[in-house]
Amino acid sequence: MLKISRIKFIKSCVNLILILAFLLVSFNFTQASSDDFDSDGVNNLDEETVYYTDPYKADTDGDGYSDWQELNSGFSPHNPVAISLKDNDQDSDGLSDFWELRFKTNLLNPDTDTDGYLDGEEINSGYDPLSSETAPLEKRIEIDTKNQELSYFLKGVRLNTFSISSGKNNSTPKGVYHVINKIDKAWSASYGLWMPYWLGLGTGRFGIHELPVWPSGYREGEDHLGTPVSHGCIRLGIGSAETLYDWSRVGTKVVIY
Ligand SMILES: [Ca+2]
Ligand SMILES: [Ca+2]
Ligand SMILES: [Ca+2]
Ligand SMILES: [Ca+2]
Repeated sequence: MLKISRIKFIKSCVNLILILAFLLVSFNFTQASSDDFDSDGVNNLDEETVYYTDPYKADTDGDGYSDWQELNSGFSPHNPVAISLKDNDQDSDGLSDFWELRFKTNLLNPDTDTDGYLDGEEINSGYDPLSSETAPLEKRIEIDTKNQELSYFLKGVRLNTFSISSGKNNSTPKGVYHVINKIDKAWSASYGLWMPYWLGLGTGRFGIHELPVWPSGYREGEDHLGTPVSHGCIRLGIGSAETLYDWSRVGTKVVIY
């Protein structure tokens, strides 16, 4: 009798240990993604898959500021030098940490999709750094006539916003257009002036261009950016027009509202 109850007791103990072990494993498993092992305010999943910081070390770069403090104030948690995410390119791939986070690339791996092209090269030429597919990414320009602003997007990520001057009296047509041609110095026969960095829209009767230049060299409307004064075209300032011209392709979508 005594021997049987001892065996029963041992069996119960073994079962109990197995149950406890199972609970411990499942507890750890369900906790793995939302837990914050180093209690720095950044959860393990984000540390491992978004910021590539050490989930077991609250201050990955050992500069005295926690990963959370650095990320929330826009500083790099990987570089002990006080440098902003915008200025830090931890993996030297031509794409700053700030943009790596927006494009969801690995800021510690210069070639996230391992296709032989650096993340920075891919973004600069309009290709997807997350896929070795060779189709170019969608480029889109949005023109907000109410706020007199133009923004442009790659893969839905806003790259920049510029002040514009669109048509007075709501003369800029609204809708969805595409860039139909690019002319680095277009001539307007109707108004007798040059329109540098021309991006033609619709049927080509209006477009986006730099502040117009008269044949005398006079530059029109420099102080009018932010105010609708044109005959319908979308004017951009010096510098921003060239940037957008270089970035746009024939076929780039332009949404005007
Ligand atoms: Ca953490
Ligand atoms: Ca730190
Ligand atoms: Ca980088
Ligand atoms: Ca690549």
